[in-house]
Amino acid sequence: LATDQEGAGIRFPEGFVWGAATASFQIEGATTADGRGPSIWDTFCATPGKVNNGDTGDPACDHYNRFREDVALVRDLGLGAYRFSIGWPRIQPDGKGQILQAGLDFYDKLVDALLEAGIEPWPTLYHWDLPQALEDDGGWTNRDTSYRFAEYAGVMHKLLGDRVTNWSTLNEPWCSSFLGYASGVHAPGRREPASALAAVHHLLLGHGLAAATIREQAVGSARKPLVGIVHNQTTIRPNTESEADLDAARRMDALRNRIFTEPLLNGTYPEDLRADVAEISDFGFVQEGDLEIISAPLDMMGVNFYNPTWVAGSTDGLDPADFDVEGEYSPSVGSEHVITVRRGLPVTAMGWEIDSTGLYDTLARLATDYPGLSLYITENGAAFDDQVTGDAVHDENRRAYLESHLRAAHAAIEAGVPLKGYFAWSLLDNFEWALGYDKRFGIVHVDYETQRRTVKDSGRWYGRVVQEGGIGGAP
Ligand code: PNW
Repeated sequence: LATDQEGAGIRFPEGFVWGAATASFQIEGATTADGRGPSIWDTFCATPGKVNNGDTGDPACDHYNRFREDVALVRDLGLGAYRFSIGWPRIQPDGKGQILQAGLDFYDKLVDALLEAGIEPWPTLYHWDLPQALEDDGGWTNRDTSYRFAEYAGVMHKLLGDRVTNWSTLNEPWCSSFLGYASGVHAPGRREPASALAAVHHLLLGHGLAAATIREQAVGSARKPLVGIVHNQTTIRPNTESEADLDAARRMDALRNRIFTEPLLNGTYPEDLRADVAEISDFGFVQEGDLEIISAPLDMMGVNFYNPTWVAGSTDGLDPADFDVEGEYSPSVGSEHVITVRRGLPVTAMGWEIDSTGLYDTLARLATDYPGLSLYITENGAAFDDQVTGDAVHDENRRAYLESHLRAAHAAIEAGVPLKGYFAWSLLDNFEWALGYDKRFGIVHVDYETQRRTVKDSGRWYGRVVQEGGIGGAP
């Protein structure tokens, strides 16, 4: 049984971490306050045609000025943990050298406010807002960026290491590399397949160097840091059992999952992937010793899950309504022919098909392939068009999405998966990258005119789940 039966009561283990997540560029606003430097997302937003409606990082949720109110929201929901990201260009406007006191002060105060409210801070060091000055020098295609990232990680650990235990280095390096440097739908919007592969390696190297820096700095200190990475591991399913579809699934699994998990957990890039991309890159960017740095044991892995993906090796025999052919620019470097197939399931406002068995399979597969690795669901949630009526926001579809995925997570724990926590994406409606403010993922509604926050029905429901440690009557 892949997911727990609807209706049955379930209880999560004692000590299970319950939280909600956000990211700096998506909520903070105040993009020019107190000396913050521009990030690649500021530049991307200012480039006509890149972001829906021409939306930008302002005002977002004005969290930079309203963080105390938002911490109170997390507390009132009863959550024990809050995952946020640190905006690198608030700390180092050029990504190196100069450190801004105002930036340090902001995250210092945020962490103190969380701890005062009894909420465990879970910072992510990089959720896509690379300082533009580093992109001007090549961004993640430049090996130097990995070293700059580790330096910045050291600055943040020096500031917060006495109070923060759980550190995530990178959020979803697949998006940073393949959407940023191959398909170009994310910042910096480059369309260079070979560069995307170099970016993968330099992101992973940056992770490894940052993790080493944090661990070295913590030697002899009272608080032992737990360092992990947040990965959008996703279940890839062949549309049929045909040879072409099975090969498509192997290729996409390599490009989305194994290109990250294998170097991180086994210290090697997958051979089949290297063969698939041989005409594009010889992996000459990998230097001696890199893979040892990258594969230093993780204390945890964060999994962001939204939907499983079905793929086919060709469009033969498929109804044109069931797939989109990638445009000229594909994130699927070396496997551009692979297509994503819609299976006719209900979808979210993103058009993403809803299937919680994908979460179960994702967790079970990681637990099988990498036994003993502590897993956290660091993002899970859905965009829907909410019903805003006076003082309430009704979103039964989001509540149902959360429930089905929590049931899948619970079933995975019952099957022995070392899943230790769950963070809903997102605490607040926010800037949904290239789609701008139209897509709302929050369990709390944000009115962007007044900045008023309203807990949605799904948020109230989630708060009760957290309070009770489960769903429904006791099992
Ligand atoms: C993740 N895709 O982004 C991010 O970590 C969040 O910042 C974001 O708001 C959330 O998921 C919802 O989108 C993704 O195109 C963006 O496959 C795009 C994709 C996947 C994840």
